Amino acid sequence: MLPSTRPASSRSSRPTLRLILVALVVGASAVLVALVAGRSGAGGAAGPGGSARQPSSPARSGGSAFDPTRVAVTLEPFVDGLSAPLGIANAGDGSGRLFVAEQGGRIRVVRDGRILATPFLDISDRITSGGERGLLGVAFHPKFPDDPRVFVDYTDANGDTQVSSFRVAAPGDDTVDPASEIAILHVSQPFANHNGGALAFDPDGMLLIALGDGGSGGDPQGNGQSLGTLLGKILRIDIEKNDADHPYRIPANNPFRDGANGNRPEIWLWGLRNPWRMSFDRATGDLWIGDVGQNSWEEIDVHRGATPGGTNYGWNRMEGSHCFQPPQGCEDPALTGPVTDYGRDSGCTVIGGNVYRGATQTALAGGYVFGDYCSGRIWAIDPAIDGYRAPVEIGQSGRSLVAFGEDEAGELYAADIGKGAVLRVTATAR
Ligand SMILES: [Ca+2]
Repeated sequence: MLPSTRPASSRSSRPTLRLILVALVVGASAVLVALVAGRSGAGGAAGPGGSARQPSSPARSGGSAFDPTRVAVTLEPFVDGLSAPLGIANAGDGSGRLFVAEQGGRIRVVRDGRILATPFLDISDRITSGGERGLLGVAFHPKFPDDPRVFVDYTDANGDTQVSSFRVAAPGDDTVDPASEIAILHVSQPFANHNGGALAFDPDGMLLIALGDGGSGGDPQGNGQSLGTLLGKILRIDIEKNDADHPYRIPANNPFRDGANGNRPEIWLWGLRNPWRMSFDRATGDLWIGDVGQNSWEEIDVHRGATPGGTNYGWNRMEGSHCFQPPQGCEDPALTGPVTDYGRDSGCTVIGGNVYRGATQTALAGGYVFGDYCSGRIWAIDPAIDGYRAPVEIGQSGRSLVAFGEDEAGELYAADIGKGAVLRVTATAR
């Protein structure tokens, strides 16, 4: 299991080694129940019914080309033999390589459809792995390899979040020296779960870092709604000046850049529970976020490109489109609800995906695709519509989905952590 939805053991509990073991250790957890039961409830996504949903509004750009009811996807074998793959990235350097993060601390290189024997990076010696911990995110500098840095998010030996850069010695290298690590950001984690982990560069070249609410269940520390902590946020930092004295700077247009009232200037977006996976739409600059729910609702949020930061996505006042705390009367115009969500009859842990901008799967062109870890279901929505809409199921993968990711051409892949496989997303019209 990974980006779980259930309460978890505190950080004092012994980290376990593999996902199934974790699920067994926390035996009563919703995740295990979901795994065993298969969550084979009623088909399709749970519909609306919440009280704090964004109002629907017309399409942003005068109509859209993507209709999720007209497409079906399957996952085709691509590579297997990986150890707990949970992140997919490309270097944007024209090499055509795909990079796959393994939970235990290695990044593997896929070239011409084959996994290279030697890992790109191996930092398993400095990682706590298991459950929702491990090597959780990877992103290459937008100007790689002119800027030779690759950035990773991992759980360190103390169970805390560490974001660091590593630099390749020469363009085209299939390995990077683990000793080239420069620490950028360290965040103490009060509990073992909800570490977030996704990294992504925005169109301005700023590094976004997704952090969960710190864990346990229900956000007992109130981190999601506190601007005084980095937990439960998506951070935005400028890593252009990256050395021991100045690991990062605060971008001039961050909403809380002045640090007034104890607010953390790194915060870009807030009110998040466990933003396990996020991605930018390469065509629009929109940021798509899969925020894992507590016990009832799994949600997808969007932050439109070229709009100011500071959006509050509601946790823990809201879970999905619904009130969480308080159970009623959470309505607040300052909170932004999801663009879609689904209930526990359809899955247990949302895996945020990508807007498909590749060339080969024309039925999927312009659609936002995402899935669920427990049910293996895959959905799509029209990303151009503002406001809430129900997700449309477009596939049943039968996979333990933990990540989607793009290659340089915008072709879409998915990772199955249980079977150690990366799959290719293929689509047909229906
Ligand atoms: Ca929310």
